[in-house]
Amino acid sequence: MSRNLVIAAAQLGPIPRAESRSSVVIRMMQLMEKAASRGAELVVFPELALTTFFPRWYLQDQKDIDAFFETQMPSEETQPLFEAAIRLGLSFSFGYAEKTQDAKGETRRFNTSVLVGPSGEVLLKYRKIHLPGHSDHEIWRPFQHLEKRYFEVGDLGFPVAEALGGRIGMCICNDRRWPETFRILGLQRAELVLLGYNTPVHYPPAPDHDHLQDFHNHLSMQAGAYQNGAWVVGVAKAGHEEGCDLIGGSCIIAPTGEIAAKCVTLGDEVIVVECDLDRCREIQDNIFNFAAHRQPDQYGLLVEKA
Ligand code: CDT
Repeated sequence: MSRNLVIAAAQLGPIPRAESRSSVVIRMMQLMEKAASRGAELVVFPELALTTFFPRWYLQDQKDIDAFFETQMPSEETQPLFEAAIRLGLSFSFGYAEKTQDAKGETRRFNTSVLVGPSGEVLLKYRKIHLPGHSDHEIWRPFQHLEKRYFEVGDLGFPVAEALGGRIGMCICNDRRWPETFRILGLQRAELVLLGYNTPVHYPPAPDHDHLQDFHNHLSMQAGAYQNGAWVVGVAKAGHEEGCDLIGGSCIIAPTGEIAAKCVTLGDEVIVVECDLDRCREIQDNIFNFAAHRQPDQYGLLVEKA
């Protein structure tokens, strides 16, 4: 199997609260078609791709909250995505709010992403671990960020799958800011990290950093790529969504940390790069050869509670 994988980052523009899943699925399918026409074998979509970014609202009625969650994947509304992938011979990844029941019959809610193979099979599932924001209604904020209220911390760890001719891991949005995320994927010799994000331009607790949002986005992902010798595909839900500006800047980053392609709009947009997974060796066998140079005996503090 070739070690070249043609990857598309499929950025989504704003999704209004009133937009139906079926309408979003049509937009996603259009992006898949465009990506396929440019030779893509894998299409990467954002975090919580099927709806508006609902944690910006304090919702009290569980019915209103659950309206944003999927209880089945695929469902009747998302099945066309899976069918399009099969028809086009594509793999794709996307994020969604997952409501499920555990073995004890307890309801659990996660911020999830899946990687789906070209036959429509789920190759990898990840549940977001670093949940940003707050749990209670903070009325001083111009908009809420209630991920800690609506989701629990993911319970699948940071899995890496042998898939599509390489080793693939995923993370979601805020996870990308934590070096531990990329390092734990790197320690499993991930060659490709897929991630989606919804990042507001305005950060209410530190508004002086608003002008740095794009910089911090790329800084984190480029560092994660370079320090672990992996390709990183970061995909935004971008633009002015329900009164909130979300950054764009979706990009495909080489294992050297260089941005190979970047979106230039805040709307639905596709970028495509042919990614040679063997280029990971340039970094993983040399400057960041973990076996040769890492000093884990000195890192005990990293896994102690703060
Ligand atoms: N979705 C998500 O994780 N967004 C956060 C926003 C900043 S924290 C409120 C991020 O890290 O981009």
